[in-house]
Amino acid sequence: MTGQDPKGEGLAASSRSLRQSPEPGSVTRRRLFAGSALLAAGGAVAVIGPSPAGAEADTNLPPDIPEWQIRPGREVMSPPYGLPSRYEGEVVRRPRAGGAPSPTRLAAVSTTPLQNLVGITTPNGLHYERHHAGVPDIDPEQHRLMVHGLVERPLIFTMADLTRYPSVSRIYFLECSGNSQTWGEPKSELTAQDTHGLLSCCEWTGVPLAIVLDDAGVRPEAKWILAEGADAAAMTRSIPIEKALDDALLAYAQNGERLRPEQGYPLRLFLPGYEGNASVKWLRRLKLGTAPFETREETSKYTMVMPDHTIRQFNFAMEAKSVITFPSGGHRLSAPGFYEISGLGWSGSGRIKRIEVSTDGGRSWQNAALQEPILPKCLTRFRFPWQWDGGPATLASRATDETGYVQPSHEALLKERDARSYYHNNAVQSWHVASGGAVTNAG
Ligand SMILES: Nc1nc2c(c(=O)[nH]1)N[C@H]1C(S)=C(S)[C@@H](COP(=O)(O)O)O[C@H]1N2
Ligand SMILES: [Mo]
Repeated sequence: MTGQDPKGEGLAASSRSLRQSPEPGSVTRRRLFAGSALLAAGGAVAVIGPSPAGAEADTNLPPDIPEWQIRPGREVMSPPYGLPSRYEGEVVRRPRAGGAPSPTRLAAVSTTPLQNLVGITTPNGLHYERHHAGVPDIDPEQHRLMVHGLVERPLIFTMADLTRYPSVSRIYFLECSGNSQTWGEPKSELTAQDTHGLLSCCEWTGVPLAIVLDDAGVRPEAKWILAEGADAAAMTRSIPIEKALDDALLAYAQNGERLRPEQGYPLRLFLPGYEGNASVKWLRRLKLGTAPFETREETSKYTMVMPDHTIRQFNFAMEAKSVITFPSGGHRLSAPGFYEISGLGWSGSGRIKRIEVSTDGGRSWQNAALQEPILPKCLTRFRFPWQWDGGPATLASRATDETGYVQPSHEALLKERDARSYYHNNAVQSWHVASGGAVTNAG
């Protein structure tokens, strides 16, 4: 072998020999792929069963050379900013089915296609969106961050000033506290994107807010900070000073590139583990004060109705939660046999300690394997091997975080909240697998 084979003859020859004498795969593989194709030594696939429908006419299948191998492909840099394969066109952000419809597309949400993603990272173009007044088109040269109120030295920063400070990069989830509005009767047609898609996870890069506040000089009586966005909603939230001095970031990048406009370009506040609303995008102002500023988003919205009908404000940390992403609503299992159940767990209070999976509607639970890395306030991928016997099954997952907090059932959660509560639904999610293999939302 010279390593060069311009006519592809070597490959064609080995394809022919494969057809004549298919090599058996290992026993486990044979069982896994029974009825379709068998993995031969070297990784090539030999069709040993009946060909898929229409395959006779299709010259792209083994042992033939596929058409994309016969002539050169696209040039480099076409396009200069790469896009997914055109065959992945279904993997997109979508409006949320099953939730309250948005009267306008300016104050609306779009959801992350969790059922199509693997690992823990959300690609930037698939990060969920929640805007209260559309996405502003901000010129970073003209963007400023103002720090004022109870500080020794009020300051105004350009983006260039800010990014001169030491930065950190950390992987964190972001979840809207309006995620999973499935309090009532489950709608069977909902996908994981509908039920849990106001959830994403990126590597965020930014300047620790504590460093900037140190430069401004926090006056001792300062206990809360008002954060304001430069969008037409002028989104404002009050942030406790302890959080600001702990792990809050002035984030300017996500997954290695500058923030996307939808995520707050050129600057957002990022509050790890907190409800998404508090991570104010397009951040233009931080004002230090002695008490919460009682803005719309912490009085009329983002509050919790308790069982005694009192209203609880400032529900910052997202509680431990998990969801099975495969198989989940809208998927279809093709045949009985082996499947790897896989999903995500997260907690706004730290690391995930355990994820349990049930395949019998919550009667019994077994520990899933947690995939490294297991980081605080970050999505953790879990995996669980499952032999589907072809009968009906109800799948569910349950997270425990490092504080010992266990994700509640719907029934248990409804004892802690009034039924009119809307935010912070972290109840166990179930998916029903029908005997034909169709997977639907079981709430
Ligand atoms: N300035 C501003 N910040 C904002 C919002 C907004 O509309 N305007 N929406 C908030 C809400 S409700 C959430 S859940 C997160 C969503 O962030 P994302 O769009 O990057 O996913 O941003 C928060 N910060
Ligand atoms: Mo949100």
